[in-house]
Amino acid sequence: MKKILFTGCGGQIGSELLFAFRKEYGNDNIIASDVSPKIKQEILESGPFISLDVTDRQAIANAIDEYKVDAIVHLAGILSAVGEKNPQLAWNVNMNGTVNMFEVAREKGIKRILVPSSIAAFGPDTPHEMTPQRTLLYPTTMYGINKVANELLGSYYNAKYDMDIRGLRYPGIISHKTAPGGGTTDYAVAIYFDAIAKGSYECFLSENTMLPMMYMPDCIKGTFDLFHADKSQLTDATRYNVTAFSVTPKMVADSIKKHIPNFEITYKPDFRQAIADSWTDSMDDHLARQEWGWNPEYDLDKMTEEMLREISLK
Ligand code: AKB
Repeated sequence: MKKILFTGCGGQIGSELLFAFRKEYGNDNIIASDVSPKIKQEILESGPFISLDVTDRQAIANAIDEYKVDAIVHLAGILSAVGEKNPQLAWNVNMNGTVNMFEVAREKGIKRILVPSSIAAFGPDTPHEMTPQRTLLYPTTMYGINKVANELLGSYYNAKYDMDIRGLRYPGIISHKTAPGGGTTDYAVAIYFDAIAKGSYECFLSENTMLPMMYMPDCIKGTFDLFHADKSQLTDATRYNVTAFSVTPKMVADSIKKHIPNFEITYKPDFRQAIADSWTDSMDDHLARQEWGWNPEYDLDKMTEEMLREISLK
């Protein structure tokens, strides 16, 4: 691979993953894109950037031709909470955007595409503890429906057109550089910022809502490793369960209190509670560990220490 197109590089994950790829391949070989004009200066200054709407198939084809793209990291998407407020937008971006990527890639002979999935692929009927990779899905959010369809479509294109589409089911991703954009797990980022800024946080999920989570450095490493894994080792390429630890808002608050003893948390669950309740508590990710070496480094307390330190420096 020489040239990789990145979509959604202004988002929480894209804005950091991009730099891991630019470091590996050289800045000019990673074509950053986003539909939003609000892009960090460091992204614009470090290599090529194009404005790209993934619902515009012709624009994708033009970008691929212009930059001679031969692989794609497709991160553009509408997350769960925003998706419930505007399901039609979620369908358009998450479904049509992904089909466009797959179709243009197929037409142009591009094999490798990374498209993340999410714990949103699970639903209320899914076993909630140590959820297997292959299990009952039936998600009840538009975002989850889109993610399941994307996983299946990726597998279909792999089988039918000999493509190399890969994906992993992200849990909540916690980071301090770029804010997440409209997810249900966003509380786990906001809590750290409010702990430093205000010493308190009002949580939109109830105190015992257990969800799988991961710190950004592990997310970057895992995504990078799956993208580069030996294809012959991947038996279920489009839907790897990956997790680092499972926590409740209370557990995150208790971890923060070890550093900020007066930190206070209150709970005011809103519509996102129902979304979180439909998702899994913990995941079995042994296949990712076995097939491409997934092995997260951070647990809750190690992450808390780093999050609080980094946010304090800002
Ligand atoms: C969300 O909360 O929507 C995302 C996700 C788990 O995919 N962070």
